[in-house]
Amino acid sequence: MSDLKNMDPEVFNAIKGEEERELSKVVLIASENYVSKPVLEAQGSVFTNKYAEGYPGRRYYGGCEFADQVENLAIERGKKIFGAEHVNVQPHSGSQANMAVYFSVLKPGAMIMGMALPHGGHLTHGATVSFSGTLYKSVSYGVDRKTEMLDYDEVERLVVEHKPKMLVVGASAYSRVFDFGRFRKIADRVGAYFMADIAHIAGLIAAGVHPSPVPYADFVTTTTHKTLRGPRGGMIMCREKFAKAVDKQIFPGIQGGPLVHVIAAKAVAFLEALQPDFRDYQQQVVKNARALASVLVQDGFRIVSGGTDNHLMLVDLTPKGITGKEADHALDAAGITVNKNSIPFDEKPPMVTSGIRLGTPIVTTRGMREPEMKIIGDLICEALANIASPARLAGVREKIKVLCSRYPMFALEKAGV
Ligand code: DSN
Repeated sequence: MSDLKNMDPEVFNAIKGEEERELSKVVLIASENYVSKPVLEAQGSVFTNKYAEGYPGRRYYGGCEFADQVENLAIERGKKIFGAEHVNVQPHSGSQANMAVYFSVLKPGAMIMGMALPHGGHLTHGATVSFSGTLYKSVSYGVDRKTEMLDYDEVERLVVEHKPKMLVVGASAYSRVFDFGRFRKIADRVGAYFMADIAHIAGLIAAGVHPSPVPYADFVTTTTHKTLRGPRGGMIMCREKFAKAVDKQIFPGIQGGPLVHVIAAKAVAFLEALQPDFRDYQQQVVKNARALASVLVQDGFRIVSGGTDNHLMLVDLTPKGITGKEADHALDAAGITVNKNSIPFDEKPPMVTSGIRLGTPIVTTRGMREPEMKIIGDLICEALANIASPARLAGVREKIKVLCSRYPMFALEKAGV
């Protein structure tokens, strides 16, 4: 780091600022996590220098013998974690993973059906502002108004009515278990391909804490940086019969040279995910989410769908008369980082919202458990009861700093930093 400090103090200081932010705040962004020192080390390695267009053993550049080694390690470990027939670890992101899958079997104009964005789905599952909703025809399904959970009979009705070519399952803000077997049966009714995007819950699935779609889906896509706790990037798993088509779409279809340093870091993260303590971690993520939700419910907040089975929850702020935007700002001032989030059937616009989304992957990585969820839940309630009082928010901020000082970046500490 000292070379950087001397050469470019501005960037050095920004990195130090970010490190301090991550350490001194309680970060409850459901899609983020803190990687271990070995993952950071691999990502910051000399592999960033290397071009390796192609795949292991079939590259367009010389000098790829070590790039081949790390990519093969990532592929083999990815297969082992999820039991997948074929794995591609080159997608730079989840969006590119999804794009490559669509391109591999769908012609422009074909119909895809995914969960509606305002109900917790993802942009790349057919939203009109995304390539997935402009290159493809898109019809979406949502959650039931009363239960706020997926209504599989209604999904089936829509699929039979619209006959999509691809049924997409996955979400960014859904706190309940997916019945992937049922989705397979629904897709089969119209001969649709079935893709599961497990970006949010990949770590839970890797640890057996959420059922896996791999036995049912034609394609499974994920990011590697959420509950899976690896570097920022994507991955595709698919049945062997789609392997060539998918690989061709990632390269040369939509990407050039793979990010070998990121692939090396994926390999390291996958090794971590294969260790027994990864299961303990994921189980604790869910326990922490449930503990946090119950503190909020006791204070009069409403949790969408009545609770959580995974790492996140959507909190409906309507009973408290505040918006997601106000809550997001107040909590940030109090040292608690969250994101405002639409709730199903939200009447407020997406930049305002009636809800916030909270997730426990980071606090669990740092070693916090149920007693700390009680402290954090109480501090959230205190902050949200005082959103107009800078002094009260500053008071909460001080308590958060004290809590955080007891929990350094757990994964980093464990690795001996
Ligand atoms: N932006 C991610 C999230 O926060 O859930 C999804 O891509």
